[in-house]
Amino acid sequence: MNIGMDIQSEVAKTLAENGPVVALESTIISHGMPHPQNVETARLVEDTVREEGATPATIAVIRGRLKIGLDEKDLEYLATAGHREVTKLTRANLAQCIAAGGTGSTTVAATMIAAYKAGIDVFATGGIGGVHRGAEQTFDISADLQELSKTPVAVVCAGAKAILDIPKTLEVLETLGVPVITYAQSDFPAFWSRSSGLTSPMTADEPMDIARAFATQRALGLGTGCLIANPIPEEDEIPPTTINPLIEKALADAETQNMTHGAVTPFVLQRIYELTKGASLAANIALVLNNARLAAKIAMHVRKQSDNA
Ligand code: PSU
Ligand code: MN
Repeated sequence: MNIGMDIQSEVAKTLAENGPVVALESTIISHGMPHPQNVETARLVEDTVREEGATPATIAVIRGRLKIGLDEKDLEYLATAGHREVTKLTRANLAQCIAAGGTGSTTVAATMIAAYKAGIDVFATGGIGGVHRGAEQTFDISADLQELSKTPVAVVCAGAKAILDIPKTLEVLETLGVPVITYAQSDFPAFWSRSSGLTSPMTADEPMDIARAFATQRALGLGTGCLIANPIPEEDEIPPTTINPLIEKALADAETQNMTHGAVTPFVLQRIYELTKGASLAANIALVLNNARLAAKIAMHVRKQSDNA
């Protein structure tokens, strides 16, 4: 059995020429941001990747088809249809959604699987899922972390959100053998803030060095992905002292309302958006665009590395 993938023609052409492609996730559109900023950001991210000379490929499942590259209609649908119609897809439910002819947006984990299958090496997102605070009770650890350990795609993010337990997230990544490289600073970033107060396992100052490390990983046959943490630009950051109390409040609300499983992250993001009166969203948009730029640069260098191989 072969599953049909619909690879958009612009993406297929770039891949055939061994050109740079940057995969983009869609859960951020359906579950991560309010409308209309979600669809506006989705377009802006694609434009940013193009401005940097790479081809964007936003990934989702639309009526049972795994789509690598979405058109305007698909983007608008994912941005407006709501959580009942658009399933949040991760490794566990991706196949069933396709088999049933369903529609779903891909998280970091599911986007990595699809990108790899399509031959795309680099992927840009906002933040990855991680070990939730209180995981010692709930066992809530995002499937994104395991995916990074077994799918060889380089994922550019702005670090892990402070709604998570960042020290435990880094510990799990280390256990799983996932390289974590922070771009141009030694502290691991915390999404809305430039620093989490923790030192990053590794640092690289040039996109080319990141591409070389990733290519070397593949040459060694490690099979792992790579997490690249790109700090939010200074002018867009929300200092930890401002955001942390609001995060505490949002997490307490999630507990009061008994949020579990995939519902936790979307609920908390929405609450923080309300509590910061929209400031968290402005920062989120800025960091996603910043990640798209870095991912495009890394994608170029990864392609050059494979030309030289
Ligand atoms: N971080 C964001 N916005 C998002 C997500 C993370 O700033 O929309 C999404 C990503 O798709 C990520 C997912 O893969 O949340 C993680 O969900 P969970 O914690 O349920 O694994
Ligand atoms: Mn979870």
